[in-house]
Amino acid sequence: MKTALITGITGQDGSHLADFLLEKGYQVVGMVRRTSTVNFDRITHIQDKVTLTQGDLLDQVSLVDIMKEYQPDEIYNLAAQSFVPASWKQPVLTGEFTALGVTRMLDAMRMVVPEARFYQASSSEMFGKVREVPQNERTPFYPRSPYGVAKVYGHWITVNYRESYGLFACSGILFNHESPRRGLEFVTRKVTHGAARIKLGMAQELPMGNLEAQRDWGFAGDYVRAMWLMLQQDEPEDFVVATGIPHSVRELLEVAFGHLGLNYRDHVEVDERFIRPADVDQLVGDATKARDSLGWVPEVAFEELIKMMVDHDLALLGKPG
Ligand code: NDP
Ligand code: GDR
Repeated sequence: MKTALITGITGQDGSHLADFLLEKGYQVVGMVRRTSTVNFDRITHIQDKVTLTQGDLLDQVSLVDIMKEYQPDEIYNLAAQSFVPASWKQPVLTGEFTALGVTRMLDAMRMVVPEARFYQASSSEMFGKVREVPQNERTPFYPRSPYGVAKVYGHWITVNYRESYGLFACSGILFNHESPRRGLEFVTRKVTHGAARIKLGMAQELPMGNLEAQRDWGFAGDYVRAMWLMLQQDEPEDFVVATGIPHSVRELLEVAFGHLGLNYRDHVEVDERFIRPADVDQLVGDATKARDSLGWVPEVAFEELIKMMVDHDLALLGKPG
């Protein structure tokens, strides 16, 4: 039985990846940071099937100790400060988690389990002010937020440790992926949850930011499969993972509100508070390499994804209590 270590197991992707690896028969070890109240909402359903252990990307010793105790075969580094707007408010902390945290993980692996396989959660935000459309593995980076800058560091340190120490280390450059487990502040979930609240009479309005921004949105369940596939290859390489189809925030609003028989124009207003100091306008990925080398294709399309999230939020909010 193989052992997989997941950092960020309490997050959206970590919980989906844990579901996926348990299905494959892995022993799953999840690293969680210490908090005064537990936040295991996304993993409650598998809590008795995974091993949770305390550690923090800011604390090198905790990472080394986890590697020694569990001797993982595969390591998925998903933990990060992942909300782009928060990275302008806490740029140094974002750099500590999202950039230097990667080096701490790689050093712990290099010192304790150098034969393990390592996955780094790189991001389409690294393309930022895009140099070409669509973006692939060779497109130059131009990050537009402290988060994007930190992810570029995490990406290159992964490449560098692969080349310097011969580690099996891969970066997945993943475009936006969503699910009913998405955090409430990200735009898809904010819209599906907000529309459901309006439908149920719990709110009237939804303040939003840039409605013209475009993203290449896929389903998180599909994307964690790509992470695993990268670590099953003969050679470590980096891959873009995306649907290749962009949609605007405005289209997202149309689909979500429309699914509930509502017109978003009656409820949505643009609020300056949600406009970013610098935004990313047209992210759309070219996942040809992932398709050809990994055999990966997305299975859930945009409209189906948004409707799935709206239905989930309607049921969640409609529950008694
Ligand atoms: P989430 O924000 O849902 O989850 C982040 C996870 O990181 C949480 O489990 C959080 O723990 C943990 N974490 C944060 N800081 C630390 C720390 N210092 N030490 C240990 N754990 C920490 O993110 P997603 O699941 O959406 O994303 C997973 C990864 O993929 C992230 O690195 C993100 O940047 C990247 N990514 C995501 C994309 C997406 O569209 N979802 C696209 C491309 C990349 P806690 O619960 O305690 O806060
Ligand atoms: P992003 O996701 O920044 O792409 O990062 P987010 O859902 O926050 O924003 C997407 C786009 O929507 C526009 N937008 C709004 N966004 C939010 N959050 N709230 C609003 O009210 C709003 N109105 C418009 C934004 O301006 C933006 O253009 C996500 C994260 O998961 C990262 O960790 C990951 O690396 C990238 O996706 C790929």
